[in-house]
Amino acid sequence: MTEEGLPPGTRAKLVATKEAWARDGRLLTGATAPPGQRLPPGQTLVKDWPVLDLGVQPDIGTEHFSLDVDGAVAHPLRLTWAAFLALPQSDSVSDMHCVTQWSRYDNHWQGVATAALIAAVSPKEEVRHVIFHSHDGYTTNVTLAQFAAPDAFLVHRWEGKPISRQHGGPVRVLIPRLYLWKSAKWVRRIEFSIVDRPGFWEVRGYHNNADPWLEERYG
Ligand SMILES: Nc1nc2c(c(=O)[nH]1)N[C@H]1C(S)=C(S)[C@@H](COP(=O)(O)O)O[C@H]1N2
Ligand SMILES: [Mo]
Repeated sequence: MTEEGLPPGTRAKLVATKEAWARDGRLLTGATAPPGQRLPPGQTLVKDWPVLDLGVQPDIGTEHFSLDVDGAVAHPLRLTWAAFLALPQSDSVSDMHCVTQWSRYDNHWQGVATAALIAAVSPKEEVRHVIFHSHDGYTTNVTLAQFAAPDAFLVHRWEGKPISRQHGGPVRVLIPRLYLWKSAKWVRRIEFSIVDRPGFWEVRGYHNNADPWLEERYG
């Protein structure tokens, strides 16, 4: 993969560096976390919340917010901000694990549980994958089972405050038990799919499954 095909404004050097890490297997410890260990292998705890993205941070005010939830579903949705807030809201506490080696414990989130979204659209029986599309051109893919995890949310508040633009506000995906690149910021479309479609980092050497406890960083 080259710099061609990058979304407009993307920091090509940063993308090239992270592609090289994948080729070189950087940060791999080869360790496997014992069952039940909270911190995945090779991770270091941080207290702040680092910002990582392609270098473009779209400014999506809630008045312009629109989220499509579609694909192979019985009831596709286009959600305004009011419609998004009208979905069942819940609280959650979870950890974050970034492939660049930091983890942050006990984040307090508010948002819509993915189970509520799945119930609203009714994916067809053959659906096995969910693809996220973001306003900065970023994409990433997860399995329907990963998306349906009880701690997976579309979040809009962190530690009691609206999620900032730099962290993907007003609404981002949060799938805490996968490396954080699977948690799309500035999400504009959630596509339920019968076939898999590897996303931005997945086609650049990052692992399709991204389980931190199996150290699925690259592959
Ligand atoms: N839309 C979008 N989502 C994205 C990214 C991105 O570049 N664009 N980067 C991913 C990566 S690589 C990481 S580690 C996390 C970082 O989220 P944070 O900046 O809130 O820590 O967002 C993920 N989601
Ligand atoms: Mo990342």
